[in-house]
Amino acid sequence: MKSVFASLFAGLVAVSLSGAASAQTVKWDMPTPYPDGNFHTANNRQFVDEVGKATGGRLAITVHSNASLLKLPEIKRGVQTGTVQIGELLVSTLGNEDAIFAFDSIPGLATSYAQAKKLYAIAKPALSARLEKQGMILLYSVAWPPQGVYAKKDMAALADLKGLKFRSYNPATARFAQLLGASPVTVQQAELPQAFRAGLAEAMISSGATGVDTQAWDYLSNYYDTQAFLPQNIVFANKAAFDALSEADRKAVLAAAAAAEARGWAESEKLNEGFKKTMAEKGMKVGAPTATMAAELTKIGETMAAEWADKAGPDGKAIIEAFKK
Ligand code: PCA
Repeated sequence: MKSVFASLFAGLVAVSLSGAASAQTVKWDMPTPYPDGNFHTANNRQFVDEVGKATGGRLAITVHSNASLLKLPEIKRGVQTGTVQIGELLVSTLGNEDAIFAFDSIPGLATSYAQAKKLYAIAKPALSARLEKQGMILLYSVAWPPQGVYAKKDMAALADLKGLKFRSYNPATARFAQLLGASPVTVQQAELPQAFRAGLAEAMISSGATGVDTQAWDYLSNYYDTQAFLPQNIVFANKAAFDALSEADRKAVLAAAAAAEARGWAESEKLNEGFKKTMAEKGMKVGAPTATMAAELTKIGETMAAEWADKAGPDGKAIIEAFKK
C-alpha cells in the first residue's frame, strides 16, 4: 500500500515538475548563413544540443541554416534588436562599421591555425567590448580553413585575374580584388553557384570548405592553396535575452560555447586537407600557388595591413604589436 502511494506521489511530483519546466522553456532562434553540411553548422547544432541538455531543456535553440531565416547582412541587426536571440556570421563582414571586426582578413598576417588562434585571443577583448556596447555578447568564434584562390583557368600570376569579376564576401576581399585590378562583386555563399553560372562572378578567394559546400567543381576548375588568412565566424547573443536566463543557465551556455569554440577550431583544421582532396577527386586542379603569386600576395598583404592599421586606431595598433611579439 505504502509503496503504491509513494510511487503515485512521485508520479505527481514528476508531472508537476515537467509542467513547470515546460512552462519555463525559453526558445531562441539562431540564424546562420551557412548550409547544413557545413562544419560550422554541425558544430552549432552540437552546441545547441549541449545547451538543451545542460539546462534540462529550459533553453531550446532552433538553428535556421543556409540563410533561411535571415541573410548574413541582416543577422547582426536581428540579434541586436532581439528579433532573434542568437546568431552566427562572418565577423569580418562588419569591417566597414569598425575595422576591428576585420582583424582576421589581412593576407599574410596570420596564415596558420596556430597564428590565427593567437590573433583571435589578442583581438577578442576588443571584439567583445564592441559587441557589448551594442547590447550583444560574444559566445564563440571558429576559423574557416585558410583562404585560397579559385579560378576558371591555369594561371601563372594573380595578375591574370585583372579585369575579371571577382566574388567578394567582406570589405577586405573586395579591397583584395581591387588591388588585383579585378572588379569586386559581393555574393553570399548561399548564392555562389547561381552567380558563377550566370557569369556575375569569374573568380574568388575562399576556403576548401566553401568549395565543397557549394560544389565548386561545377563552376570553377582551379584552386591555388595560397593560405592567405583564416577568417572567422562568430556566434553571439542578444545581451538582454542572455541576462534574462538564470545564473545556472547562463553558465551552461558559456560552458557549451567554450566547448564549441575548441571543437570548432579543431574540426576546421582536421577537415582542411580533406576539402582539398575532395575538390581534386571531383576533377579540380588543386595545387600550391606559383612563386609569382606568393610574391604578389605578400605585397598586397603589406598594403592591406598598413591600410587596416590606419583604420583600426589604437586598439588595432595594440593588436598588431601584441601579435608580432
Ligand atoms: N567561406 C565563406 C567565408 C570564408 C570562407 O572560407 C565564404 O566564402 O563566404
